[in-house]
Amino acid sequence: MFCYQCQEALHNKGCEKVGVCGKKSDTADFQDLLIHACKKLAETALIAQKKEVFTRKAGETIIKALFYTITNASFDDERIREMIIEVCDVRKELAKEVQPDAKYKDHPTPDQMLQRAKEVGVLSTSDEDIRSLTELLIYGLKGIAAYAEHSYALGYTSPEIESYMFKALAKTLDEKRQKDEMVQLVMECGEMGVKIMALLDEANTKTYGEQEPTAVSIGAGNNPGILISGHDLRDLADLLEQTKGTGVDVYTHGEMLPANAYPYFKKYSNLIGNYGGSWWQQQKEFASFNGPILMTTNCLVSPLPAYKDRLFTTGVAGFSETKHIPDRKNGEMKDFSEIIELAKKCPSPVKLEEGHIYSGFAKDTLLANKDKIIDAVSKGLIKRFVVMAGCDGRMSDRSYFTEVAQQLPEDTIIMTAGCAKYRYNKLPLGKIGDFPRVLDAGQCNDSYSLAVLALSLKDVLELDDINQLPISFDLAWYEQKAVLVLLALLYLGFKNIRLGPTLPAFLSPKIAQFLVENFDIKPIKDPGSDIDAMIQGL
Ligand code: SF4
Ligand code: SF3
Repeated sequence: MFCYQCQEALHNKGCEKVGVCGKKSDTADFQDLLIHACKKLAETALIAQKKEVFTRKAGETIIKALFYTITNASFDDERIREMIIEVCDVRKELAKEVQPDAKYKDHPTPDQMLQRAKEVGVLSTSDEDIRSLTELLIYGLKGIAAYAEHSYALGYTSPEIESYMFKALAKTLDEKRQKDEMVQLVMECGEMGVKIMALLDEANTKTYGEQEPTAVSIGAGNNPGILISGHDLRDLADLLEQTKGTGVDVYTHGEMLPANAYPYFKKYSNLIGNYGGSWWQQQKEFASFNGPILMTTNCLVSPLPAYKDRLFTTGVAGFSETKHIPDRKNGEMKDFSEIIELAKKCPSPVKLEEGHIYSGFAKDTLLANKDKIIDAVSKGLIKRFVVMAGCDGRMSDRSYFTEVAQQLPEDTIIMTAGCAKYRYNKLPLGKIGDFPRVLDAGQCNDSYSLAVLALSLKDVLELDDINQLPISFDLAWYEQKAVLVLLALLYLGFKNIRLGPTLPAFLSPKIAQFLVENFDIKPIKDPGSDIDAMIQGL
């Protein structure tokens, strides 16, 4: 195996024997082969498109398959192998129509797959700059795939994004690909990142209503409960409908927290609030929750015996040793009855804390308050906005983000999205006027809301350049959706972005230099000097 796709890559170089995330060598190799199978399917899909043959099945399959390879989603070798076979089958079907003379081998055995994986992994590209750009592109595509999967689950699809994915994936098979072509595709990935986040925003708000500012309870009640984590809102909708009136409460965890701010979910009185914090604290929190836990996407951590029998996965999330809820069929709900029956036999959750945290400051609320925001800025009540969106992680150096939140002057507002917020969203940071000093726009994809607000303020204030706004970016990254969010911000023209805790291991020195020179990306330093610089707009 060789994997350096996330911020925890060993020694900030790469995991070679086993992942810091717990991913085993075989799992990494199967994932490499799955990505390769997607590239081959994309190649066939491009031929099909030229011949005007329908490629939607190929697009949907690639979206699902790439999502399987995102950090901390699937640790289940068997299901990854099944996915490889599914991708190959979709390709064969498509090829029958467009390349009738092509010959295909029988499905390989698991051992043959592992052998083949060694020839197609990350290190199979020898030029380190081309490899760096290729992987930057692939990770951006994984981010697109993740957001597309959620959007597609709600019936919002995009042939444009699928076509881009075919083009980008197929290019990575071209042994003569040049740096400038790859840079072009990476920039286009940022553009598609904006489009897929916009589509997911439309899917979520049209299906579940516009997020509204909400004080979310972080306590626990006396009924048995089910804890739902990950990003998939449709899974939550199915779960709430099936638990209604059963005496079983539902709590969100991790990236599911913003669901509490959607009007659609608020109508369920058994949605109690949010339990616990960020994904990496799950071993402690899942143990004390006492009831079943449903993981809908990343980020999973290897389960402890204390709760392994109560842990269920669904969608792309999976462990080989835990129960998995099958996909929905023909638009019906997923069947969560087994989880609900188990919950009824479990004790209620141990109360970890009490009180509330605020969520729901997404684009519609932000835009509705635009005049108030401009007024507060012009009166000097708000001096600067600091966007600290992105991911959280388990390494201790992430205390940087807590310290920045604590040390920022009281006339600054922190804007956030993604699980990075758990580093500071329970601190008593106070308010400025009606606004909590931490404005939580939602899940990582809701970073889109923050970009929409910035673009709108630029127009209202008639600025030439978005970077003239009093907004600084201090982003925390961990997995590949954060890579996509970063590319989307670069595409929109934001500069001077601070990134941490470390710059990605997959950036070669020259590609890192390219990003610094063209976009003024900076590694984070220490809270004090970064705050001083941000306050000065540097
Ligand atoms: Fe290592 Fe991250 Fe890859 Fe896991 S996902 S193997 S921690 S680089
Ligand atoms: Fe978090 Fe995994 Fe990225 Fe959606 S749940 S932001 S790390």
